[in-house]
Amino acid sequence: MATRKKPKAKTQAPKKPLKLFYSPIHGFIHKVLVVAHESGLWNQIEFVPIYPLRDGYSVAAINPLHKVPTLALKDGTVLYGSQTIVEYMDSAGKKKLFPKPGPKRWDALRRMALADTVFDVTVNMALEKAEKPMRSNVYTWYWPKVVRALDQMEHDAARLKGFDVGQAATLHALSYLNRQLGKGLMPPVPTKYDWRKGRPKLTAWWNKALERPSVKSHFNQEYQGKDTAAFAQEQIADVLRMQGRKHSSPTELQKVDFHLD
Ligand SMILES: N[C@@H](CCC(=O)N[C@@H](CS)C(=O)NCC(=O)O)C(=O)O
Repeated sequence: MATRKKPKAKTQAPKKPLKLFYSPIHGFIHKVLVVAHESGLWNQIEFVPIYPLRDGYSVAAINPLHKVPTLALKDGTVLYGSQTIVEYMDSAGKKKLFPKPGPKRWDALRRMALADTVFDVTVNMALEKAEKPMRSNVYTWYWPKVVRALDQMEHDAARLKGFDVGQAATLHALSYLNRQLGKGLMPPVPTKYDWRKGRPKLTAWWNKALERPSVKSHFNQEYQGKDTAAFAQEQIADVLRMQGRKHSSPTELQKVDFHLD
């Protein structure tokens, strides 16, 4: 008698406990990815690419600010603000990048604030290029902050030991600044400005930090996984289900005529 073969059970990859919504920009070192890698949480994360200005990629259903990064935990809790996310990762992971309360911690947090502000003002300067006519005071107000922050980073670089969250943020800020300088910013930012010039300690620190596996994990790597809007919305629907909410159609994004990356 012919025996029927049992159909093979469909093996589905186990669900990962964390979902990280982030924009997989090429040539950018993400602080949240560096911390995810360093803290040992990398394999527990479902990475969900979001292109914040493209149709279909709204994360507003789970984050009213519609900003990336956004992290969803397995119980449906959603965290936003990269500083909140890295602190969560640090508490959940093995290796600690936040020193214990005391001078080392305040110094790491200060360096994170310094770098995150350089990142924020660089985003604003990049956005400003799309303003017609351009409001030149945005650049004249922001650029000196960047230069002074770079000088402070040079000063700090001489004293850095080990690797902490302030350094992860510095990588994030400098890589984004590099990217935008490469595309060209507006006066008074000099054309072909190179922050390495006259800042040997920061340059040496940067070159060494680029060798870290947590940086190599994504820096200058083409994103290989799924990055469609449908995938992003499936993942958002999953978070809403965990929260006991229904997924309606994704919130429409306001139409804008600029491109941010
Ligand atoms: N302060 C925020 C900044 C995040 C941020 O600027 N995200 C940008 C990506 S470059 C974004 O999501 N922009 C979309 C928007 O503002 O609508 C953080 O640290 O998380």
